[in-house]
Amino acid sequence: MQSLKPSVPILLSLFLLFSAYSDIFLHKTLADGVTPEEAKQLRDEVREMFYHAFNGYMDHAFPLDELRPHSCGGEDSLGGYALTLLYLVIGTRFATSVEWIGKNLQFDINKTVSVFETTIRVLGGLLSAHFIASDYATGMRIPTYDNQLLNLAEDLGRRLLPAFDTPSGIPFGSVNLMHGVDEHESKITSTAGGGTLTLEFGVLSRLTNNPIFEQVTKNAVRGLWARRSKLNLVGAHINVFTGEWTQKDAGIGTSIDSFYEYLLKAYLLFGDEEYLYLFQEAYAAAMHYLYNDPWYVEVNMDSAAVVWPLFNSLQAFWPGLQVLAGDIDPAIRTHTAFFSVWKRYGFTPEGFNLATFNVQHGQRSYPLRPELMESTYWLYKATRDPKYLDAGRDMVASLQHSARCPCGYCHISDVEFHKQEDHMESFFLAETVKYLWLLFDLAVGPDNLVDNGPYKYIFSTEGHLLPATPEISLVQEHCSYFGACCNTSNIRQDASDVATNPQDNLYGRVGTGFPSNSRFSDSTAISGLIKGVCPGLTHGQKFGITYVSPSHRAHEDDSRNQGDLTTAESHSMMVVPKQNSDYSLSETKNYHENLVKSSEGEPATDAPQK
Ligand code: DMJ
Repeated sequence: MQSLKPSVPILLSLFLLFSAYSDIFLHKTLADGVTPEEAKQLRDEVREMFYHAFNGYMDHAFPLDELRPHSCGGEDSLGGYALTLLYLVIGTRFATSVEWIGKNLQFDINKTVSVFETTIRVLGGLLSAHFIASDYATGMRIPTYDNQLLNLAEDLGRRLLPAFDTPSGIPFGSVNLMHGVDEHESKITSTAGGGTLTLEFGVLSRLTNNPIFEQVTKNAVRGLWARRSKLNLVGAHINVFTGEWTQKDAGIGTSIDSFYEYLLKAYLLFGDEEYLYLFQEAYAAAMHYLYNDPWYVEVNMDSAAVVWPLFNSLQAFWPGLQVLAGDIDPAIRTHTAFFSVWKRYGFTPEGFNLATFNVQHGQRSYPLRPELMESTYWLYKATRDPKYLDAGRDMVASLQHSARCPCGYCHISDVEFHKQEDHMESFFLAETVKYLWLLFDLAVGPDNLVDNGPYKYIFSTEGHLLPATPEISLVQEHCSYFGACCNTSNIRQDASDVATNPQDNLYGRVGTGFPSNSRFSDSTAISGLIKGVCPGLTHGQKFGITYVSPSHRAHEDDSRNQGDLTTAESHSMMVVPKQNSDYSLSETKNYHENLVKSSEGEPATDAPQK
């Protein structure tokens, strides 16, 4: 077991896969700062960083979950299933890695695990590797591969399903892989935890032709959205039984971040317009109530009163998401602001107070997070502005100078004193280093699967590649997929329901997470769920909701809330919730297509104007 050293994650493996092209450079100066030659050197340096940490893991921690990079040991931090290896699958020894996982991994273990972390790290890793192992078009197909990873993914997915059996449809935060939900399991979960499962579960449904995985996670999103405030904001924590918010702070970072991310990405991957519709509403509200150009604050979800004038490091994914949504201008300004914090300390602290312009007390660490690198990559991809290469170079320099430790990279426990901590989360390799490598590879290549591969790829929130194959990205959802049909009487019924009783609708109704009479695998009683796939209807009719435009809501609520708005002032900035933002993403679809095309050569500059 120890002799097996599968190396490099999916993307980094592309160094080797496409190494024949690696000497192709753009013969022009990319930037005053980073020249093409430097970009290549930086790409190589990032590759070396990866190997330093990955070999450290394989030599000292495997098959435990994660590496202790300072003491050169290992720890089981999640489920005890070789998380880092699973998470990184795979590389030059792709076939042996897949074989090891197929033979050795099993989920019939008496462990209670996080539904969210297990989905985004383990399920996503298995599915992503399955695509590569089984597809000729990637050039990495394994002839002997016989769906072992997909079978494991399906087994894992089934073990997670009991978590969704709640009155709201929003899953418990944790589940025991052998016994289901523990009797005393907490009923409180985060919005990100309940709303960031759609990509992995949706892919699993489409690969196994079993709709249950997709249904439960979509239902969870609906359950969360049904409980949004009048301002179209969601809180941070919710009771999955009562549906009451236990933490009403709305923001784009901690505890909520990837809820927004998966609304847009589920649309981009699956072509399911319901997600686009939700994203448009949620995004417009976020930009209206949370955006204080260029920063974002946390507000009470009901009153919009500012509760935390903080930049928290998880927010740094947002400019990248905005690139995908086509809202480039605010993304550029926000990235500049976030990066100014990085430059000041060499890292981003978990919390940075926007009123005092200092590190937030108790939030001084940098646990090797990838979010700023991710946004830097996306902004460079969209704009080709060389300042993003300079930013990437600064990030590499900080990591090398202060985080590198004997067997990998160490968390920084205090960004002001650059104190190291003996811990390395697996996302450092799967995301942080990956996005840095992709950034420099774009400048000198690109020589990677994302940019050159046979499909459009969506990155999961954990950096796993999910390809938009015809099987996954159904051109148009249709009734037969769900084993049901939209007949005209159903359609009329749905429309009149909405007209006469706008409260009793798909998003407004508080009901069981599962269709009645259903126990996970019953796909017949899903008439409510197929509303969204009947063709030729308006949004309201399709999704069973009465659409109230955010601007109308905003006007109503602005007058009510004027007195509630809190102003936090400091010597360096003023935090005042911005009024009258009018965000429209109607051109998102076209823009995204353009961006995808731009990765084939031309920069995408015509983002829709707000
Ligand atoms: C990652 O595990 C995921 O991106 C998650 O969605 C939130 N951020 C962490 C890393 O910071």
